[in-house]
Amino acid sequence: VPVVTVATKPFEGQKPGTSGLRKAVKVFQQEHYTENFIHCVLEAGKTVGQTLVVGGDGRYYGEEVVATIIRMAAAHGVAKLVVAKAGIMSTPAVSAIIRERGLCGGIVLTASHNPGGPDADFGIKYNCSNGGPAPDHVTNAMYGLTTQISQYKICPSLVCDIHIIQTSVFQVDGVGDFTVEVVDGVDGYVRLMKSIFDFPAIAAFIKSFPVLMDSLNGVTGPYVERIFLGELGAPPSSVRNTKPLPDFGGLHPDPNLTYAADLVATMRGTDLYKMGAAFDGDGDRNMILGERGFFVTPCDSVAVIANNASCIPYFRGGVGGLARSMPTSCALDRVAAALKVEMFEVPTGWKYFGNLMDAGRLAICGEESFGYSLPSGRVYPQVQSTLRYSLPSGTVYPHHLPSSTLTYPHHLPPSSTPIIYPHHLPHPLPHHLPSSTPISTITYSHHLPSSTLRYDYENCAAEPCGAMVARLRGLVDGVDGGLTGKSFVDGEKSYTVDRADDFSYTDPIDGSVATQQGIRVIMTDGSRIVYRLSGTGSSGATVRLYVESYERYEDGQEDRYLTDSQTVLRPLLNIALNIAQLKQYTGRDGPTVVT
Ligand code: VG1
Ligand code: CO
Repeated sequence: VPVVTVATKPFEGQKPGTSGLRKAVKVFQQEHYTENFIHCVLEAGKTVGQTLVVGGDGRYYGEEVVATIIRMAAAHGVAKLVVAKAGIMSTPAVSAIIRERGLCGGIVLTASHNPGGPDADFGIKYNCSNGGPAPDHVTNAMYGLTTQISQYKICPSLVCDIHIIQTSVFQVDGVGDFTVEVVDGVDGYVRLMKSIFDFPAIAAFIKSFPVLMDSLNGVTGPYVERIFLGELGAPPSSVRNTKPLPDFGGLHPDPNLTYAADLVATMRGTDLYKMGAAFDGDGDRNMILGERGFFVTPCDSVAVIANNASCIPYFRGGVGGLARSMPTSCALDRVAAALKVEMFEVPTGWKYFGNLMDAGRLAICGEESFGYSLPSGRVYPQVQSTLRYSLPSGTVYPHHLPSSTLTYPHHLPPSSTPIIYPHHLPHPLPHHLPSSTPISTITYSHHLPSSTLRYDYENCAAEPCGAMVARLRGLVDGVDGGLTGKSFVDGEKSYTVDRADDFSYTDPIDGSVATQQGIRVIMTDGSRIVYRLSGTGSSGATVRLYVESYERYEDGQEDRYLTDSQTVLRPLLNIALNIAQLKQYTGRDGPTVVT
């Protein structure tokens, strides 16, 4: 196969964000645009003579880009590509195969939760040999190369059918042998799940605990079918939207209350299901709902998982450190303190967990945006694990209550089922619990429940949002008297600012520093306001506003824990909107998504 060298020029803005390079499909379709970036990925990933895996969420333009990667990897001197059949392999599955086979890295063709189709988004993520997303120093190196590129190499005539499971070897002129192995994208992951979780026990459990899994036509469909229908014997009514479609069938594969509205409506309208879940496009995040559509905030989920980790066979030996992204609520910190393990607060983005995991300092971590990682350390960490989370013994026991009422039962004996249980409900438990639920004890926690909310203002004009953040940076640096020490009142509530900053993080393992990761305003009672601009959008700006508070009600007033988070947090939200002058800058009266 001949190699051709193509002259090119740099494109502006090929800078990977929170999770890879994301742009409109039309941007990727410009001549040389995709090739330029792939060249820089192959170069920065030091892939000559190595083996890489290529997968993706099946979105529009993915197959074309797989073909381009095959042609460019051959010309670049990559020894071998392991390619998912039809390009379908979830982000967690890519991570798993990198670790299982000891590969140099992997490319995931996805824009995750962004919509797909010719008029929507495409994206390219790179994962390193530890299976996790490329850290900043690697993505910065890629970006640096994209600003200087003048040529790339490609084998334009190389054709390889990725719809048939087969291994092909090509002789590349002046380079040598190049192998493409097409694999089933689901097999290895299912094997891995079976090695971690007790499938027979879960199969027995879900017989009386029916679940509804909504793949939103993203990559998780085939995994959900294979695991829930095939392995666990759930009925076909347990799954929906399981066919990966190039445009997700018009759905927006972002698993939250707004974009997974169908699932929420179904769950709210029936008693048929005890638990529901929706997944994002590439399968590394999920939303969990309890009975009747009870919403479980991921901040609580990760805290509950950590608090009850001994229920998962993998963690019987103990749990190492815990970590959360900065905007994720501090519920996990309280669990870490109770378990007496290390706790880390990292910037938003899964890449910041990797070093801690590799160093054995971190066992369970999560983000408020519905990503969790469970088992780690031994074989396959680095997975923002979706299907994994849906499988552990965790029973979310709902009561149609807002998340602010949740508590973390603290001393559950091993082998019992973790339960998210409303703080005030009577003991003993209500009689309608499924009889098979292995509940041993419910202990009322002494931990305070926290209320958290995220407001997203999507697709705003970029310039005023940048100006808003710049002004906030000024404020936390002391402009106009700064924020520290100031008191803010809304209705009956008053808060005093203890400290405010623009979050920066020094990685404890390699000393690398990430700055400007979000404005934090921390009140004297521990309540927090956080402002960030999303790093995953393809155009314009998305403002994320996070608020969190702790409420302790007097004995006899426990009913107040039932109050909806938006009501509980209204005063702090109003204060947050005022401090940032958010309405003036964004021109928006309200958020597009609330979680
Ligand atoms: C969002 C989430 C973040 C997550 C990231 C990638 O980033 O907030 O927690 O890690 O998406 O997830 P941002 O910068 O838009 O807030 V995925 O599933 O897109 O790979
Ligand atoms: Co994702």
